[in-house]
Amino acid sequence: MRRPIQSVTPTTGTAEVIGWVHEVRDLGGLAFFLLRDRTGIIQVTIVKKKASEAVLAAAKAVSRESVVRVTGTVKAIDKAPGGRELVPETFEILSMSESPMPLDVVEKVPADLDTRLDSRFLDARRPRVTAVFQVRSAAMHAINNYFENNGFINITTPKIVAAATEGGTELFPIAYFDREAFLNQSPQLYKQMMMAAGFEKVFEIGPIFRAEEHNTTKHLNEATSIDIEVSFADHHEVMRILEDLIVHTYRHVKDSCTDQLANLEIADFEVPRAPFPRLPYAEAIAIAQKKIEDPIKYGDDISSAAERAIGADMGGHYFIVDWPTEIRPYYAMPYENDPSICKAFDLMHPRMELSSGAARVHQHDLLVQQIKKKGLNPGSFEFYLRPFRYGMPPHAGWGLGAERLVMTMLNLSNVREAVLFPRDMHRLVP
Ligand code: AMO
Repeated sequence: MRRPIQSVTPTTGTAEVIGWVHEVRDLGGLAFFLLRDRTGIIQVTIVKKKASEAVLAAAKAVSRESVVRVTGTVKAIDKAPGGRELVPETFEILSMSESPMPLDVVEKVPADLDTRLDSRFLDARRPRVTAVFQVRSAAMHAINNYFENNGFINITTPKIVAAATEGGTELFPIAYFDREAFLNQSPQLYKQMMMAAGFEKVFEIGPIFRAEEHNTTKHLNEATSIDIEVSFADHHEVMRILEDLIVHTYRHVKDSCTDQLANLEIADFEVPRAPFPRLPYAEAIAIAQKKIEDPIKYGDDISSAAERAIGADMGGHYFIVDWPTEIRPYYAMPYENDPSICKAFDLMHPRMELSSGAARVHQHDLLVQQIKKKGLNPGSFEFYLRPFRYGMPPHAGWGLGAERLVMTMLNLSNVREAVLFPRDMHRLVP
C-alpha cells in the first residue's frame, strides 16, 4: 500500500511510494531520483548493474515532474534526505510530464508572481507554497472551532443581492433574469437581520466581492471575509472576541504547523498577546502627522503610508477606536454624548488593516436618518430596515479578511500569495 513519503523510515523494510520526480541525477553506474509528495522527499537509488530491465527502461524514459510509483527496499543512508533511500524493485510511470515546463518547480529558475499564478498547479507543488495553504487551512480550522465552541451559529447568506451593503460604487453588476443584481460586498445586512431573528451569535466565512480599481499588494476583487454579529453586545465585547480569536488562531498554527513554518523559514513565529492596545482615531492621526510627509488631518481616511507609520509606532496588533461618524458606514452607532464620533473600530496589524467593526445602530429611526445623511435612499434598504421595526436587540460585530490575516501571519509580501486563484483587475483566469 502507498505510504506518505515522510512516513518512510530506515526501519520500514519494503515500501511503495507514489510521487513526482523532483530531481534526477545520473552518475553513470548509479542514478538518483528524488521523489516528492506533499509530505516530503525520498531518494530512489538505482544501481544500474543490479536493477531489472523494466526499472532501467522506466528510469531512462521518465521526465522531471512525472508521477511515478516505486516499490522497493528501504535502507539507511546518511547522505540522503531523511537518512534513508529506496532501492527499487519496480518503477512505474503513472503520468508523464511534458517538458520543458512553464514553471520550474525546484526554483532553480526564479519566476515572477504572474508567471507563478498562471501555472498555479505547478507553483503549488513547491513545498513553500503548499505550506502557505496548509497554514491557511489550519487557521480556518482554528477559527471555525473557536466559533463552534463559543456558541456561534454558522450561517450562509446570499451572494447575489439587490442593493449595495457598504454604499459606494464598488459593486459588480450581474444580469439576474430581467433584473439587475450585484455580487455582495459583505454579509453585513444579512448578519444584522439574523439578530432580529434571535440567533444571538452568528458567524459566516464566505466570499465578498469588491469592484475596487485598486492594483495594490493588499487588495483583491474577490476576498474571503470572516464575519460575526453578536446580540446584547457592544463594540468592547466584540473587540475582545476578535483579539481572543487572533491569539487562538496564531497559537493553533504555532502548535500544528511546525513543519510548514520551517518550510517558510519562519524561525520566530510569535503568538500576539491580548489585550491589544486601543488607540483613539484622533491620536492615530496625530502620530501620522508627525511621521509622514503627505498632509493628513482629522476626518481623513487613514492612508496606507499612515497605516505603516502608525503601525511602526505601535509595534504589534492594535485597535483604532472612536472614529469620526462621518467616515464610517451608516450602521455604526454614534456615541450618545458626542455623536460626531462613533463606536466603530479597526483591528490593525503593523502592516495594514485586518478587520472593521462596530456597535450597530439598532433604532429604526436613527438608522433611517443615518442612511439619508450618507446620501443613500432608505427605499432601497426596505428589506433591511423592516426587522428594525419589530424588536431589534442592540448588537455589534466585525468582518475580518482571511487573506490579510494569512498574509500578515506569514509575512507574505503580496496578498495574492495567500489565495489559490486570485481575482484582481487583470486576473480572471485561471
Ligand atoms: P470592510 O469593508 O472594512 O468592513 O471589510 C472588512 C475586512 O475585509 C477585508 N477586505 C479585503 N481584503 C482584501 N481585498 C479587499 N478588497 C478587501 N475588502 C475588505 C479587510 C477588511 O478589514 N461590513 C463591514 C464589517 C463589519 O462592520 O462587520 C465590512 O465589510 O481585511
